[in-house]
Amino acid sequence: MSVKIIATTPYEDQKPGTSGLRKRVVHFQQPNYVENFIQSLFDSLPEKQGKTLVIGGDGRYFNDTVIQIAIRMAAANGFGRVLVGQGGILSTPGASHVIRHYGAFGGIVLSASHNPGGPDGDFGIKYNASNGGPAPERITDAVYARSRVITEYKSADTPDVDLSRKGIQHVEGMIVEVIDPVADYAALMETLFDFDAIAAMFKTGFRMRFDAMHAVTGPYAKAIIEGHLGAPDGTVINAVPLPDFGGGHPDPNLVYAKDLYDLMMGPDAPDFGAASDGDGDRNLVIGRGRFVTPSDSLAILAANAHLAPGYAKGIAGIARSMPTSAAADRVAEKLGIEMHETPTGWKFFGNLLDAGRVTICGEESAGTGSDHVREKDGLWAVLLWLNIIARRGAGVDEIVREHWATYGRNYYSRHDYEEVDSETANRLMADLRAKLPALLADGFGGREIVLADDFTYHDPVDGSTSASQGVRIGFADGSRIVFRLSGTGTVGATLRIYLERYEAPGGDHERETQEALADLVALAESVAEIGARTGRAAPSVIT
Ligand code: VG1
Ligand code: CO
Repeated sequence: MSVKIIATTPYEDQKPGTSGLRKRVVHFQQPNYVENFIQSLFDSLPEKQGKTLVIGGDGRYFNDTVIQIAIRMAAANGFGRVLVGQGGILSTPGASHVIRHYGAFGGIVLSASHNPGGPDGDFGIKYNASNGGPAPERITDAVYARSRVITEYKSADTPDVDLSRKGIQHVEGMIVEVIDPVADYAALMETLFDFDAIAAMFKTGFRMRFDAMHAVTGPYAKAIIEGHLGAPDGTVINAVPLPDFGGGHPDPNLVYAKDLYDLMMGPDAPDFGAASDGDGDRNLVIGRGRFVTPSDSLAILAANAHLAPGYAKGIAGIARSMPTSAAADRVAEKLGIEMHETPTGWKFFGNLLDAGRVTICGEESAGTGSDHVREKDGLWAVLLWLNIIARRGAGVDEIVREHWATYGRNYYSRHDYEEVDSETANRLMADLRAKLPALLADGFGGREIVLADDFTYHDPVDGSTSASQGVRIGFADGSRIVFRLSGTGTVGATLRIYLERYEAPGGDHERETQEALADLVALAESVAEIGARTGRAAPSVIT
C-alpha cells in the first residue's frame, strides 16, 4: 500500500468558527494547510477504521482540489468507503441526508456558504457527524487542539479519482462511490410534501421564480421544481453552479438578491420568489409585494407545518437561535409545545432534534429546517411554503398578514458592520459587557431594562454549557437589542446588531420596518458608541 507519512508543522489559526473553518482561498493554499486540518480532524475521530465517509461541496473554486486531497487522506487513514457527489457537488442539506441515509460515520462538507468564491474568494471545510449534523463543540475543540501540535499527515500516493463518472472506483483498499447528488434528496422531499397539490397549482398558472445564484441549489431546484413539480422551464434561474458563483455574492438577502426583490415588488411580479445561498442551506422567501423576514418565516412554517404530509401529526417543538425574533415562541405557546433558544449556528440544534424534542428549527440569518436532516435546508423551506400556499389557497401576503393578526408582529432587522478592525470590535463588546450591570440597575435612554446579559446556553440534552454567545439587552415592553461578533467572516470582524420590537394583535402592523425600529437603532448606537469607535456612520448591510 502506497501510504505516505509526510512531516508537517502546525498552523495556529485552524479554529473552526460558527460553521467550520473558513478562510480566504489563498490562505487554504498555503503548504499543507488543508492536509493539516483534515489530518487533525481524522486524528480526533476514533473508530473510523473501515467506516464510510461522505465528501462533497458547493462547487466553489478549490472544491475539486480539496476533494481529491480528502479522498487520498481518507484512504490512508483507514476509512473503508467514501461516498462523493458527482462532480464533487453536494449541498449542505444534501450531504446531511446522504450521511443519514447511508448510515455513514460522518462527512466532510466543503463550503464557505454565502461568502464569495473564486481564487480571491473564500473557502471552508466543515465536518458533520453520523447524525448528519455539524460537529458539536466537543469535536471542533479537539480538532483545533490537535491542529496546534500536529507533526505529520497520512496520504495515499494515488492518482485523482474521476468525479464525473457515477459508480465505484478504488483508491488503495478503499471504495470510492460517486453518487447522484440530487436523487436521494428529491426522494426525501417527496415523502414530506404534497407534490400533487403543488404540481396542480403550477398547472393552473401559479408563477414562481427561484434564483439559485449560480450556486449548489441549481441542480436540486431544477430537478424538483421544474422536473417533479412541473413548473415551466426557466422558473429556476442561475441554475448552473459556477466556481465563482458568476462573480456574485451567493447570499440570498435583500442586498445580494436585489434583482429578485425588485421583480417581486414590481408590477409584473410572479406569485412567489425564492433564492438560496452558496451551499443550499439558506432561503429567501418573497411573495408578490411582500418580503417575509426569516424570523417570521420560521413562525409561519411552524404554525402551518401540519398542512404538509410529513408533519401532519404535528410538530414536537421549535428551536430558534437566540438572536432570532420571538415570533416562533408565540406559535409554540399556542400549540402547547416545547420552545428552545440556542446559540447561533446549526450545531446547537442537533441534540434537540436527535432527542425528538423539536421538529422545526430556524435562524434569523435565513436558515430554516426540520428533523428530516440535521442542517438548515433552503429548498425544504421553499417547498414547505409552496405546500402551504397550495393547501391554503392563499398568497404569501395574505398568509403573513393573517399570522400577524393572530400572533402579533415582531418587527425585526439585523444591522451588520463588516470588516471592522478586530481589536476595535473586541473592545466594543468587552466594554458593553462591563456596562451590563449598570444598564440593568439604571435603565438607558430613559427606558427600563429588564434583561442585560451575555447569553449562556445550557444544553438540556447533554448538559454542556456554551458561554459568551451574545449580549442581550431587553426592555420592559418586550423590545430587544442583541450584539454579537460573527464567527464566519474571513477579514477583520463583523459586528451584528439584532433589533426586535413586538406589536400585539390589533396593533399597527403596517409600518415600515426600519422606521418601526428607529428608536432601538438609536439606543444601540448610543449604548455601544458604534460610530465613534468604528468610524462608520451606517451599517454595511441591513437585512
Ligand atoms: C452566520 C449566521 C448564523 C449561521 C452561520 C452559518 O454566522 O449568523 O445564523 O448559522 O452564519 O450559516 P455568524 O457567526 O457569521 O453570525 V451558513 O449558510 O454561512 O453555513
Ligand atoms: Co449556507
